[in-house]
Amino acid sequence: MPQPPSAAAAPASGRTGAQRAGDTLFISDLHLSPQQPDLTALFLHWLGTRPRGAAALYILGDLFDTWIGDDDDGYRDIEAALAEVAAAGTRCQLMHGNRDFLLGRRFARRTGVTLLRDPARITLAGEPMLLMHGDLLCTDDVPYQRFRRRVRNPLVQWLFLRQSLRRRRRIAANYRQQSARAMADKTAEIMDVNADTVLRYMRRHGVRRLIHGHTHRPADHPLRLDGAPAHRHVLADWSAAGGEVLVAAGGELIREPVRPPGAGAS
Ligand SMILES: [Mn+2]
Repeated sequence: MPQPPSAAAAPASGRTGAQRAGDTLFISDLHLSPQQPDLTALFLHWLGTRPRGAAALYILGDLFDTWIGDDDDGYRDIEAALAEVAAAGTRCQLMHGNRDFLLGRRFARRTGVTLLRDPARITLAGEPMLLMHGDLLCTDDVPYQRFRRRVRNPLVQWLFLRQSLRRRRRIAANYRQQSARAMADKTAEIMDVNADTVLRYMRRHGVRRLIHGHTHRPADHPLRLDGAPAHRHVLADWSAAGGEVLVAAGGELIREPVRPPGAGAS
């Protein structure tokens, strides 16, 4: 279950359009799929309004619940909406998640979205920070890391993409079932990030701030890295009932709720 936003939960909705210009937006784990039209509608509504005037939109993985190849034309409404945001001048950057790592160059060309490596180091308001999907941090889940190495192998991907769409759909459905069964056997601790792995990535990339998704445990964690303060921000997953955006504005990070149109502000 998605948890309510914690920590800096002050909605940025009180800020005017002009104050929002230049914002940098971070989202992840929407898990869009044809089985959830209300969720797609929520995202399309948000995409058509909020990123307008924003400097950049970062999608840190699992935008789609599955992606079996850029030749799957079942998501053209979402692609068109992304293309509009990019065409209007907001830099759109997308990182692969563990569900949509087959998003490729053709998708990028159609949408104007830039594909990011995982991890990606960026500088925002003068501060270097690291962006990840988050699955690389879950090193306690050894079987998953083994699975990840296999499916990220270029030869394995090439072989998969040569299959017919129908066959790929069937294989993907099988994977999802297996993954659901495996997750049911795993403890919550095993599926969360490993604290040492987090520090290792931050140290290696010379950052004191990390933003990631994947675990569906939105929170702002203060850390100590080599004796000095550091921060790990976990993005929220979305559902048809609502989502959340992490907004970088004026040197601050704000968690901004996303509600279905007509749901009424609280
Ligand atoms: Mn994920």
